[in-house]
Amino acid sequence: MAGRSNIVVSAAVRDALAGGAPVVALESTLIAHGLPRPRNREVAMELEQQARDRGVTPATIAVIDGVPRIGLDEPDLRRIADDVHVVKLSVRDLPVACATGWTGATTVASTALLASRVGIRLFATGGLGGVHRGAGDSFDESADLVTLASTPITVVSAGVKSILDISATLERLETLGITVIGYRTSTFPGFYLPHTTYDLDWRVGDASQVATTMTAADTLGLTSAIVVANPLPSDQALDPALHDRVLADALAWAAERGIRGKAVTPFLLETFHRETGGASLEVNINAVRNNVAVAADIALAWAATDPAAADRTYRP
Ligand code: PSU
Ligand code: MN
Repeated sequence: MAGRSNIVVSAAVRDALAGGAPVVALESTLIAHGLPRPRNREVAMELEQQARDRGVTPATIAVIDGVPRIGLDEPDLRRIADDVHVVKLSVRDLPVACATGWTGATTVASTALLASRVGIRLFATGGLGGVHRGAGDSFDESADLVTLASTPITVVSAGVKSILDISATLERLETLGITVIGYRTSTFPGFYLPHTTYDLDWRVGDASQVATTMTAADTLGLTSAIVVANPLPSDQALDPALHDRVLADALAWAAERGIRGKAVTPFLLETFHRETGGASLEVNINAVRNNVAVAADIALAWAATDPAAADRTYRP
């Protein structure tokens, strides 16, 4: 089926990119597999509207009937949110989904890759995938990390969830040459909690400093991602005692039930939402909202940088 897997960019996103207007990519796995139905559909639409309200074009990304789509129309967005047959697609799954006409939601890795392919430079998500606890035995490390190592996109996230091994994830981000910047923070955020005990080397105070950092990365010819770690305001955080209790249970149950591979993250998130009586869900949604706001501000600052200076790559 020649041509079937061409990346299709929506008219709104195409026009924005062509005119140098701000665009923010949004992932769909968080909608399909990270949040419960039917709330996930409301959130998917709200996040897009939030970007538009700030003058930024949202580009939610997914594979629909074998076609990678950048910018979904409302029926496609509904399908990603509602249809229980929507699968989770990381980078390695994309070619098969395209070849077989499948419909799936894209993870941070595959969203970043597809966004970057069409020239999108900003991406808002909730939490990044990372190194799972026990990865020394299971080798379970999200493909998000290795993909971001070779994808020049700026990803705004609230850090990684405590369901992961945060220390190991930070080590891998360093090894892979992925730039990590705290957004108005000097410690790595813990998604449900604004802070972890891990210090960051770099901190910026506003969106324009991130845009300047992106320019510098381009000038240096870097092709790795920049992770902007954006903590949740403390008044929106999960109660730490509840967090610690549920985390211990969720990890134990995953191990008992032998949950493996790409099912691990959705299982832990679902358990968290259920066992906190929905509190973690509200925290999760707020984290994504905050990240969309910051990504939109960075996209605006990036769009305002001098286009004449756009091709700044140093050539000896
Ligand atoms: N972390 C979250 N919420 C999510 C995910 C991660 O806090 O919904 C999703 C993202 O789409 C991420 C993916 O890219 O899970 C990582 O899955 P895995 O660990 O199987 O690579
Ligand atoms: Mn995994």
